[in-house]
Amino acid sequence: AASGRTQIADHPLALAPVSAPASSVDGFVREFLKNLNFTQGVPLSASSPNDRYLALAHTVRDYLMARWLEDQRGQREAQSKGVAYLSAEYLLGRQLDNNLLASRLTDVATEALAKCGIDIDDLRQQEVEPGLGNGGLGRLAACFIDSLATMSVPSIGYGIRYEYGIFRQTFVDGQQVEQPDAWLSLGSPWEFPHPEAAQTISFAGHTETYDDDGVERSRWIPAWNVQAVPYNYMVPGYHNGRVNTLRLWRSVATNAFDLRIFNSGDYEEAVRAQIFAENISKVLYPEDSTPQGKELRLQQQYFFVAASIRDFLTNVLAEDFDLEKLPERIIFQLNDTHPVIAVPEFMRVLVDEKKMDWDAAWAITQQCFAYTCHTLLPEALEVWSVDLLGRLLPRHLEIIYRINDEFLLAVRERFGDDEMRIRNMSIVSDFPERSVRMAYLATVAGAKVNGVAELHSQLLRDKVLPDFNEFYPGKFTNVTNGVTPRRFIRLANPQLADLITEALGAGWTVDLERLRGLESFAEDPEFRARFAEVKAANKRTLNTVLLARDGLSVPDGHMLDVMVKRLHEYKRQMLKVLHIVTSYEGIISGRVDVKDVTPRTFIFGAKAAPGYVMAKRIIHLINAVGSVVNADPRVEGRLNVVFPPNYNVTLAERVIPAADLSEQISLAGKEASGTGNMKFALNGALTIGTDDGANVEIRELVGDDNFFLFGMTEPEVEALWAEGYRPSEFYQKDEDLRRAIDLIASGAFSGGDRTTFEPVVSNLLYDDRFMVLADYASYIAEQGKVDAAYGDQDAWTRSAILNVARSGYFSSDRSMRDYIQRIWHTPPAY
Ligand code: B1H
Repeated sequence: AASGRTQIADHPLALAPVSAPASSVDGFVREFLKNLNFTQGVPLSASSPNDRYLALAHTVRDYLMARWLEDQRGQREAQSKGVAYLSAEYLLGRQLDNNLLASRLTDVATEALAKCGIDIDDLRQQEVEPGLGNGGLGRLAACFIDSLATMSVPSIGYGIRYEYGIFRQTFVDGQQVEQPDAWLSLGSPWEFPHPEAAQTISFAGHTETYDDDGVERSRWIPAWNVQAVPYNYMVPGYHNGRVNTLRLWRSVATNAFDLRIFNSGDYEEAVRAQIFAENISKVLYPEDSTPQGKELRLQQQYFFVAASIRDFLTNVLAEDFDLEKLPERIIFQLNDTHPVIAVPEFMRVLVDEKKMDWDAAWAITQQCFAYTCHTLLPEALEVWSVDLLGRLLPRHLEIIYRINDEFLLAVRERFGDDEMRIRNMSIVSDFPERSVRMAYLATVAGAKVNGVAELHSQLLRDKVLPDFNEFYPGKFTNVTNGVTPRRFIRLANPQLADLITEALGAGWTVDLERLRGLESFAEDPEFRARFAEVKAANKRTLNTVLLARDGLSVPDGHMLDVMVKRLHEYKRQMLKVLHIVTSYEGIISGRVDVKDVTPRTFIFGAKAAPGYVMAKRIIHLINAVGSVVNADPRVEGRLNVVFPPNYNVTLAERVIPAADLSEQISLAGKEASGTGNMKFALNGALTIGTDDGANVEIRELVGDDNFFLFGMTEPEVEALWAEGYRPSEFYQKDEDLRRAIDLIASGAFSGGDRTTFEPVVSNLLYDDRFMVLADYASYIAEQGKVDAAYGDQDAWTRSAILNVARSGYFSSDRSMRDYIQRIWHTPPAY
């Protein structure tokens, strides 16, 4: 149909590109006031802080708009190969500062607002961060799209616009209580909804075969559908004028009201249908690393990948595109198994809708997908029951069965009728119930499969998927994770950024290996003094922030010892607690002179999945230990436990630059990579850590002298398991350990009540799956070395500088280069 669009296409205004407003202070003032008046509908004199924040956000948007439109047009026209990153999570953090930085507007905006009598810092505080992710996996996706934009790689991020992100954590009597994260309630200036471009996404029903001009074909007759409305977000590159797109889908009901029901008078039933549809994108599942197999979650997964694939095929590809050439145009990167249902969906579209021959479609599919695995924990490998899949996505289940049949046939051809092997490799497993192993499906379908750190990729190959590695030589590869230096150095640590620029010149922000140049400055006493002053200033800032946020404080002169990450037993926050209790017990028993204790503030930040009972008990214990230790006069304030609730990206940006010591103490072989570890090293904290995940690579790079290593190696962990691990033997043997555990068991942290933490104690003594007790002695000994090293402040600062200088490898720009070379083959272009 001739749309309004085509009729006005020749009008000069329609042809002319949008141009950015003048980048002067006066220009910015004008644009800001215009947005305040015309978008918010208020004069400056009557505006609220939220009005002013929204007007500022809209002003920044306007400056980015011309490039965004231009880049969208350019990418469409160039038709070069691009990446579609499929992720159920994007943990973006606040947008205002990032977008100011990317567009070089920070100074202009600050001055312009000052002219209006406004402190831009007050407006920064107004923004509620979009917490559309759980932890490392979601934050990684956010770092990757930042790097792709900065490197001008043609790419788009696809995901879900959750109405409620990760829950807001509060503590009541030291225990976690969750509150909904209503991040949209005051308006969301960074998103562009396009309801007119909604896609229809179908579910359930049945399948049938039919005769299509002599060819037997299958089709899916769905039972119900919802609309997927795209919400676009700008992803500006750093100082390169590039603006990429993040497209998040929101579910809405197909028709505002089902008229049939409405006319029959059942108004409530009609509204119910609407609520049902909107539920799909209502809330982020708060499980980090332990998927629950809930129907709504499968609906979410299918909803967003089906919409994304259709979006790509209909809106990005030219209408006459030859589908055989798809592998030259697109690679879909699967961020863990959450989007893997995209594989059978892609096959369904090619075979059922585009009527492509199965074998041709499968050959294309195997080139258009690649899979990143983020875990080693068996309980984290996602499976869907055949029963549920068959009910919700009957055609997809048939397709999965056929993929599996053909795959197992090929396995038989290669290895003979080795039934054990066949059972082990089957995408569909029969125990404990018949289900689809999504990681296997992704491995079979993916052109490449990668782990997220060297050790993780090696264990993935050799321990988790060895049969697949044998069957597909060359399919497995590694890409070590990275973090964006824009957010985690430039924005989070502006003083360090300035110091680096003064030493090395600009340019390091997009070429982080240049930090190497700081090695020689580590030998310069004056530089060390200035570096130490930046660290001290960051601690004071953190103190101010925590005081205002939670009434907490970080005393002057304390070592800042930080453990921030999701609460999970494998990450071993319990080991950190045992260290604190050991130090405390030493003081109150009089065996240690309090004057000999290095003053330390222990900072925790951790959310527990709402249903993870043991994790919640550990949170309770940390808070309980904190209130006793902090209040005990015998400690003379030398041990201080600080646990601000609701750790998120915004708080991370304050905590990490202030840290002296980074705690990365997972049991070896359990943490796939970690990315917090990288952020700390880049901000000049020293790491105390196990030989796990990316710690291995951090230590290799920064050097043994600048890293506190402790604990068993992964092979030692395996050996101890094999020989039979009995945690109580460690308890019996080690006096310090016994005293610490006994103190917890005695009720010393629970008002004398011995039952409160009994489950934590018996878990340690009789189960201890993550071998906290086995690594305790080594951890305590290494913490002694930390204290000793901290005694020589100048030497410590030198090590801290060397950590920064040698961590440039951990830029997500480098990760992106690795993905491009090893997996995507998508050079920078439009
Ligand atoms: C990581 C997850 C994860 N691994 C399931 N797996 C989820 C699994 O909602 N779910 O069901 C959510 C998240 N997250 C983390 O990924 C690893 O534990 C880290 O070691 C790693 O650094 C990070 C990024 O690769």
